[in-house]
Amino acid sequence: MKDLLKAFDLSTPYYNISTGQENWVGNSKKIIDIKSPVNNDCIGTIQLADNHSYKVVVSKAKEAFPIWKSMPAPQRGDIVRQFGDALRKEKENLAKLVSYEMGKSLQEGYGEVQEMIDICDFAVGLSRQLYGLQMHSERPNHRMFEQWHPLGIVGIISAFNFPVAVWAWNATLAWICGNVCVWKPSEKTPFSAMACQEIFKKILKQNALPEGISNIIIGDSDIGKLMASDYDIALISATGSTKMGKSVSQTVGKRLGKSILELGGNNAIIVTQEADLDIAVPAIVFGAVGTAGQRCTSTRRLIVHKSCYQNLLDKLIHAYKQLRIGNPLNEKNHVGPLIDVDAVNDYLKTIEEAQKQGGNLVYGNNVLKGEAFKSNCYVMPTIIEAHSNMSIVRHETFAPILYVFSYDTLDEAIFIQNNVPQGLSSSIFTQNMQQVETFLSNSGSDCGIANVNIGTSGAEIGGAFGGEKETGGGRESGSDSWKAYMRRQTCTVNYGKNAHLAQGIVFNL
Ligand code: UN1
Repeated sequence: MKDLLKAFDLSTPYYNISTGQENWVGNSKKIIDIKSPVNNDCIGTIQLADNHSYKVVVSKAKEAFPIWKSMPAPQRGDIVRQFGDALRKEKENLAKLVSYEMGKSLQEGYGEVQEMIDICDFAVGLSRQLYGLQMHSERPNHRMFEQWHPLGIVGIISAFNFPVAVWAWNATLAWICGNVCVWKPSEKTPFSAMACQEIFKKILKQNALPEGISNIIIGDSDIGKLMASDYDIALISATGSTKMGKSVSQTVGKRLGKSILELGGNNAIIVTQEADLDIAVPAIVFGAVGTAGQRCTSTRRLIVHKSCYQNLLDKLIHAYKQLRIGNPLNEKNHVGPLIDVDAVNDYLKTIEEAQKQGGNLVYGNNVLKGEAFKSNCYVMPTIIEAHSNMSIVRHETFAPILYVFSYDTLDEAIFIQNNVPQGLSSSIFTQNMQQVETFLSNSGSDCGIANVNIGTSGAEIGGAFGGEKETGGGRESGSDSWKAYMRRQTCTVNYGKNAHLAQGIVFNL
C-alpha cells in the first residue's frame, strides 16, 4: 500500500495543507494516525491544520481567484477535461487507495472514480452552456437579460464515505463557473483526498496556473467552523450528518452566506404486490449492504405489501447468506468493513435499541472475529422486522441495517415512507402504472430522488442530487445545479434616446 502513496507523491511523513506552489505545510499540535479499516495498518500520519494554516490556504485561494475567473469558461473547462483524462489514467491506483482507506469494495472504488470522470465530462460540456435568459423589456429600446458570474471561494466539506467523488461533483462545477475551491475532506480519509489534489496540482502546474485554484486543508470540525464563519467563503457545500449540517447552516446563515447541504438520508424502497421480485431483490441487497450501508443513499427501510412480505423476506435472507464479507480489495467480496470501531458500536447499539423497541431480528447482528477481520470493523448485514411506531427507524445509522415493514394500501406505504425527518432517496418496485404515477405524484414520495424499479443508491451524475427536509435541500452534480455556484445578475440596457421608468411611472422634471 505504501506504493500507492508513492504513486501520488505522498511519501513524506507529515501532511497537512497544500498551498500555492509551496507544497504541504503543517503546524497544528494535533497529529493523527490514519488507520485502514481493512486491516488496521497505519497508512500515514497527518498533522492537522490550525487557524494559521487555514488563513494561509484562504490567502492562496484569494490570490488565485482573479487569475482563474478571467479565463474564458470553455478554457476553464479544458483544464477540467485534462483532470478527467488524468483520472482515467490514475483510475486503478485511486480506486485502490479509496478502497483501502475507506473500506468500500474495489468495484465501488472504481465506481467512485468513474463518477469523478463522469462529472468532469459533464462540467466540460457545461463550461460552454452557462446560459442566462433574455427577457423582453416592457420599455421601448431596452434590452433585459441575465448573466451568471462566479462567486469567489467555494468551501467544500466532504464526508468519509465518498472521499473523492462528492468533492469532484462540487469542485468541477465550481471551477468551470470561475470559482476557486478550499476543500476540507473528512479527516478519516485524507490520503484519497490528497491524491486528488496532487493529480490536479500537476495539471495546474502544466498549464502555468496557480495551485490556489484548488486548495485542501486537513482538519477537524474546528476548521469546518472557521470555514462556515468566514466571510471570504462565498459558498459552503457541506456533505455529512444532519447535526453537522445544522451547525454549518446556522453559522453560514448568521452572515447571510450561501450553502448547499447534502445531509442524512433514511431511504426506503416500497415493494408492491405487482413488483417483479427478480429485479427487486438485487436492488434491495445492493442498496442495503453496498458500501457496508454507509452511503447517504443506502436503503434503510423496506416497505413490502403483505401479500408478498414473507416471500420477499425469505428471498432476502437467502441472498444475505450468499454475501461474502471481507477484505474489500479482494474482488470476490461483496461487503467490506465499517469505517472504524465507533461505527461498529453504533451498529451494535442500534440493533439492541431496535430490539428493545419491539423489532424482530431475523438476520445478522454480529461483529466478525479472526485474523481476516483484525480491524474489528467487519459486521454482518442485518435485517430487522419493524413497525412504524419504533422511534429508532426515524434515525439514520451509517451501517448495513435494514428495517422491514409490512403494509396493506399504497397510501399507507407512502405514509410510512415519508414519515421520517429525512428526504433524500426513495424507490418503488411495481409493474403497475397507476402505482408508479401515484408514487411520483405530488402526493407520493417527498424525497429529492424518486426511482421506479431501481434501488435508492447509485444515482447517476446527470441528475441533480440532494433531498428535502433534514437532508438539507441542496442540489449538487447534474441538471442545473451549477446555478448555485454562481451569482445571477439581471441587466437592463437602455439603447434608446429617451428615459423610461418601469411600470409606466411619469416623473417629469
Ligand atoms: C453519498 O453517499 O454521499 O447515489 C453520495 C449514490 C452515489 C452518491 C452517494 N452516486 O449512491
